[in-house]
Amino acid sequence: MVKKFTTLYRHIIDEERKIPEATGQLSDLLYDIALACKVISLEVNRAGLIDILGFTGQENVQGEAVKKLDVYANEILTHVMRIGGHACAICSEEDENFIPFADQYFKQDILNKYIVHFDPLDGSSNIDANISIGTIFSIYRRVSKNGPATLEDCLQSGLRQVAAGYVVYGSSTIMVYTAGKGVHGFTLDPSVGEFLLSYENMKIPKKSKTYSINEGNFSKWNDGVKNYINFLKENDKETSRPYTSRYVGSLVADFHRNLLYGGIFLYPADEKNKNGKLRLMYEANPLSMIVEQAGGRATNGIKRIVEIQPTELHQRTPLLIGSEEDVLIAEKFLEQK
Ligand code: AHM
Ligand code: MG
Repeated sequence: MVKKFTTLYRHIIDEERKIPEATGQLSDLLYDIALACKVISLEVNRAGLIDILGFTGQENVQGEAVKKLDVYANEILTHVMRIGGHACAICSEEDENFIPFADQYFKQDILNKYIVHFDPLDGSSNIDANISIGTIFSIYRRVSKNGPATLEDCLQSGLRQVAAGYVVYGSSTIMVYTAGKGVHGFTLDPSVGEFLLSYENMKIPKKSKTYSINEGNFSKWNDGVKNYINFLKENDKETSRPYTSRYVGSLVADFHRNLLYGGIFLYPADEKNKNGKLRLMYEANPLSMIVEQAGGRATNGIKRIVEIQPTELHQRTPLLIGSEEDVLIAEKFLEQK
């Protein structure tokens, strides 16, 4: 736990000053994302008041349409990125295609060099139950030199991420990010509207006692996954088994808990979801960059997530992510399927 009083902005700028050739754009972009997430956080906190405050059906008291929170989150992020002047395109789990930003936002060549991927509101099936949800983001540098961004700019492997992070809207709102130099966490102080540094240089425990998986899918898994989960439930003091099971059903929330306390999260391929359920670009890649920066591991069972060359924006992938030793053991079981 840190004792110094450091705002997110201060921290980002300080990190950036360590890189002599940095232009300040990435810092501004990260700060824009944080700003959008503060707005989303406010709306998430008000979500349960909609009925009480007299919102009816699809309209609020001003006669405006009440938007679903995931649609709202997507619009806010898109808007903030568009006017921010640092992204030349965004790709969102909510939109079928990537959105290249119009020419008027190309102020000069050096600007708009980033591509940003979002899962605007992860865990959306939990919104109405007041369970933690979140926003996940991932930032790449464009590969094309100028003109509108292309699909090739958007389909880069996770190894080329410049920064990645997420915000959890939970008992407090927390933003965790990495720009390739460690993982840092900030807690939103709603009274001053600032994210304050609460976790510096986060490290995930190498080995854990917790697993997170939707065990309702048991009958659809291959034998490798079944054997691994059965193994975790056996009694063996020396290896801390049986493990504890924790599954929120919001990836960001499950991931954040495991990052703090150690744990392995799995969403493997199954009979129904042949390539797993989670999205490579919006969920797996950003969390993989974070977990690796924190000393953990993320694979699809065969290779590192960040080494997968994407072919589609909405590509899915099996995901094994968390404490390094646990992921390595899980991979061994999956090899024997
Ligand atoms: P979403 O981005 O549409 O909310 O879907 C992804 C979510 C993850 O947050 C979560 O880990 C997973 O889907 C839960 O899936 P399931 O209900 O099949 O366990
Ligand atoms: Mg999601």
